[in-house]
Amino acid sequence: MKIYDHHKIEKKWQKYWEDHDTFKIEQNSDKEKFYGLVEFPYPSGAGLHVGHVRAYTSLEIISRKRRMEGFNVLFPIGWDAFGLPTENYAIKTGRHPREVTDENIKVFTQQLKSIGYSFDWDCEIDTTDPNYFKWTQWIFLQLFKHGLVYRDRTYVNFCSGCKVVLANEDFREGKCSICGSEVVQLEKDVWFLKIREYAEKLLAGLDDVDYLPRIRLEQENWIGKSIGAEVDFDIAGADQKLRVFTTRPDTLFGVTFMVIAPEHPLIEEMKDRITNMDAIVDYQEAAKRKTEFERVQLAKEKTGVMIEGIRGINPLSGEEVPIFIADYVMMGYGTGAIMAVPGHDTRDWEFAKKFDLPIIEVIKGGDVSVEAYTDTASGEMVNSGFLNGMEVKEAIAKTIEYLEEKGLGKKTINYKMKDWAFNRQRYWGEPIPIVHCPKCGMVPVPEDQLPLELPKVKSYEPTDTGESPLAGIPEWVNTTCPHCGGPAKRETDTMPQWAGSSWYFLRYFDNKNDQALADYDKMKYWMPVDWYNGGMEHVTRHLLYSRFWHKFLYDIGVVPTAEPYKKRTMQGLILGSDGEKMSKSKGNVVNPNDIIDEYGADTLRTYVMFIGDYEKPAPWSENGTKGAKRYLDRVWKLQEIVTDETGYSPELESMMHKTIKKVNSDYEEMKFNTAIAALMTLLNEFNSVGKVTKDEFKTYLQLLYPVAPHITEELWEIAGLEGCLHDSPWPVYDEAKTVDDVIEMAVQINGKVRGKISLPADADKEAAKAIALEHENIRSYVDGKNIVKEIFVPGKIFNLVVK
Ligand code: ANZ
Ligand code: ZN
Repeated sequence: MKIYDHHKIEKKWQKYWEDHDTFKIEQNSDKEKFYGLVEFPYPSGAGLHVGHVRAYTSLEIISRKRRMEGFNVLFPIGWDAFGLPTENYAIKTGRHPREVTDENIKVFTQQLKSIGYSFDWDCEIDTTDPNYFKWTQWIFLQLFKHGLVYRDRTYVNFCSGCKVVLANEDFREGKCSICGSEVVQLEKDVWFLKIREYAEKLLAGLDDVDYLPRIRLEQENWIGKSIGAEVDFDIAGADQKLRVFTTRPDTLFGVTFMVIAPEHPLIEEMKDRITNMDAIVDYQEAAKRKTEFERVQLAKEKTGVMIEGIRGINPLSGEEVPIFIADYVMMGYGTGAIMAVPGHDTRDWEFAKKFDLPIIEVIKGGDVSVEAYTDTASGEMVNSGFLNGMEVKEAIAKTIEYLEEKGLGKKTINYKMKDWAFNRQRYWGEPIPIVHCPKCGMVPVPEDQLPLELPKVKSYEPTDTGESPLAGIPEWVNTTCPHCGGPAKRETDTMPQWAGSSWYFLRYFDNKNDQALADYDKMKYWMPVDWYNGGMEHVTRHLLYSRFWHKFLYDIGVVPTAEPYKKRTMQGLILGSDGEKMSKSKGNVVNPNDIIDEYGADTLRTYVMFIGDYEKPAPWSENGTKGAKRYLDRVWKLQEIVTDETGYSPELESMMHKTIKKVNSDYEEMKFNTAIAALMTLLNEFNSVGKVTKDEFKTYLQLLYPVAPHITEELWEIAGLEGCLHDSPWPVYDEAKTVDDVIEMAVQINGKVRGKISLPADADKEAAKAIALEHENIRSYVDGKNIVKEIFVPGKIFNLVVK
């Protein structure tokens, strides 16, 4: 026996697969297709990470299995390559982001290839390739033409150090989390996509797909549909009204004050009547420096200022209530104003306590002098005029009816999801293909001029004004209006990181098409993605944004399916050996290259799949890696005890069938760890029997192949088994042989015995029938006829009457 030289074997098979186009997709195929999608990586300078390996190996296993099952498999990879880290690195080193990106892609490619993934590399895509982003820009223009794009003035968080607009997650207490510099609020015109118009479709579509329940929930929560009412409160002695959004119109009699967001326009409108503007302006300034996250935190001490000089009037009770500004009310949700019900809302209760405001109980059940009583999905109304005695649900309906009748309010649906702020003020992104013309306004760049490429520049450093570096290139900015031919200026914002990944799955199977984002017939064959696996961090925005674009493309007839992904699953994180999240600063990052060098790609793959429950986080362990290697060493040694016998030996037959069944279903359910454990158990069994028949060996290699393809291909070849392992069919099992108590039964057709079947002792009629119909002779008596009667007495008689 030769030694298990993983270096040599892995290189050999990787070359073999590449030379033989083993994983190339078939176009125009009659075969059934399987499209397995993994989240394409951002090619950062740090290289591939073992987290990627966990994310990709799952569908790699499924893809290899599907090929053995006879499917035409698309398992592609590409690069989500626009983005800040590359740009920042390029600025720091004085190199062009293009050059840096290409270099990083090279490293990633080499790493992925060295793991032996069965990607079809001819399908590769790169979001920064003009032939790709031409279509990203094209989709933007379709959205624009269909009225789903608009510009709006908004406040953005601008870091004075990084000179970039930050997301809310990127700063705390007014300081940038990246560089620590002060973050200021700049008022800017930015682009928005109207994803809210798709909120209902995005919710409804969840019924037609198979996402893990927690992923579905994330989608629903992010959309955040909320049914309630808008109610108008008059302002005493003025014409203005103050409109609030409430999910609990039934609690109107419990309103003892109102609160508006610090940015609410009412303040500007009524500043002449307000007598404490100084205090209010101070409060507004302080609020600007807080993140939304800080503002909505429940635990924090409530702050606010009473607006002196104006009061609201409760539309049901006619009573006057004071109005406050407070930062726990957000301008971006509902109407930016609330009716406060301290008896039944915790934030309002805390606020009332702090400012010594009255608290009224309107739903029975708690003690509102101690805390807000919020367990109010049901309950009896009190202190509520005409609602007294009613159940909550009835009171909600009655109040809405009353408000609508009197013109005081109406039933309203709100979504937490905001429109998609679609822009970045940096260089390394897709230019937004719009021209600003003083005469014609915003004019789309004609489609035949796409791709609108990035200009070559000397400096892509961002500017102090928060404008993109593109704004500093007059040759690029100054252009002519495609509409009137007059002088005009190009838009200088680029698209956000999310753009390129919102449609990438449509491009893989037709990545060179220059007439369309993809050929319609090809989309009809390959779409939807059958199985999409990725991280939990991408189940909100990325998943929603890509579903939104897809639904829009479906609505305008560009794509053939309403949903892009049939199924979505997730992997857990791999933690450092210290149980902490892997990070450069903690020095606990594991580089897959090191593992491949020392133990081999098959060991890496096996270990990462054996590390624990696929959906749960798992700490890396050097010992675990060694354990996986020892297991493969033992698999390698099996060749010494392979005999020339065919079939399964009697003492192992049942175990073989059971193992096939378990490995098969475990792979499908992403229970890779227990599948591998079953294979380890079977290996022990071979060793205790002291021999493996040819067919047992063959089945074993087939089952292990998706996880450890190199060693199994090699062993297949050494054993002289027919053909190549990757061309062999996925092993099948006999259900009857997987149960311990197997009985034999004669099967009669119209009273005559036509065959014998083995079946589990506890099989019911349906199971027995299924097994009987697999029996060739029995089936020949049934085919083309109708079974009109089935007589089944377990263990005794099984008679089918056919006509
Ligand atoms: C009165 C009330 C009584 C409320 C009660 C709740 C409980 P969801 O379910 O998340 O949609 N609200 C409305 N707009 C707000 C804003 N811009 N900022 C902060 N809070 C806002 O929550 C809707 C509830 O959140 C609304 O119903 C409102 O308070 C508050 F016992 O009105 B409620
Ligand atoms: Zn013009």
